[in-house]
Amino acid sequence: MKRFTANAVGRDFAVGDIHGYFTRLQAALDAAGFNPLLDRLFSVGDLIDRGPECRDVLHWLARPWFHPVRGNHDDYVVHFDTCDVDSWIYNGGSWFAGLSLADQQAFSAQFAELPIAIEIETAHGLIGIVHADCPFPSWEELRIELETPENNVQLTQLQNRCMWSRRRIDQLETQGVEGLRALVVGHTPLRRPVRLGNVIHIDTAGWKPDRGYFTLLNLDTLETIPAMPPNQSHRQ
Ligand SMILES: [Mn+2]
Repeated sequence: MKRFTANAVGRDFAVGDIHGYFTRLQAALDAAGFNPLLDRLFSVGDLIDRGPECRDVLHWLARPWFHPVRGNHDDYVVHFDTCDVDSWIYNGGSWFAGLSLADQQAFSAQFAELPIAIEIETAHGLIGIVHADCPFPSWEELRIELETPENNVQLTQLQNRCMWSRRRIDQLETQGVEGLRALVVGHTPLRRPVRLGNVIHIDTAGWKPDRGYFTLLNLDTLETIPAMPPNQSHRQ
């Protein structure tokens, strides 16, 4: 878990799954008036696979204002030599298979740095970010379990639940996560952001060729840009 102090000079945003569509992401940032000198962008992960610009991810990881957690797709890159390659390629990972071994190792080393969870101080309380879910009723419990694991098998299982679980959104569970003002997650593509208790699901599928769009969540106001799904009136 990585902690960030409050942004005293600019705005903080979170964005949903990116999946190799960095040009579209930049367009969403431009539309929001994102200022890279003052503002910060946090990401729920799944930076790569499916889209045409996966290799650009290293440029984005080098930007001092861009802070992602690790998604399940990002975790494939970390464990590229031991993971289930067939299911990875089926889910968009063929771009990685086309890289040289040296490049694969370079990507893997960068992705291994991505934290499972991020917490950010804001004027109105602590914001948490994981890719899929916090599997505990309290954020403090997740912090303790991530940082003082009983053993490696348990830690891997916990990390996988943080990166893969759809239990909360599938069951529309509204209990939320104690110790946070809000938990921000992605992983499950939705037509619009969904709030369940204090858990905000923001993957509006900006990576989908049609109908998807990137949602930027302002971590101070908890307002979204855009406020409503674009072209909504045409879709009723
Ligand atoms: Mn995912």
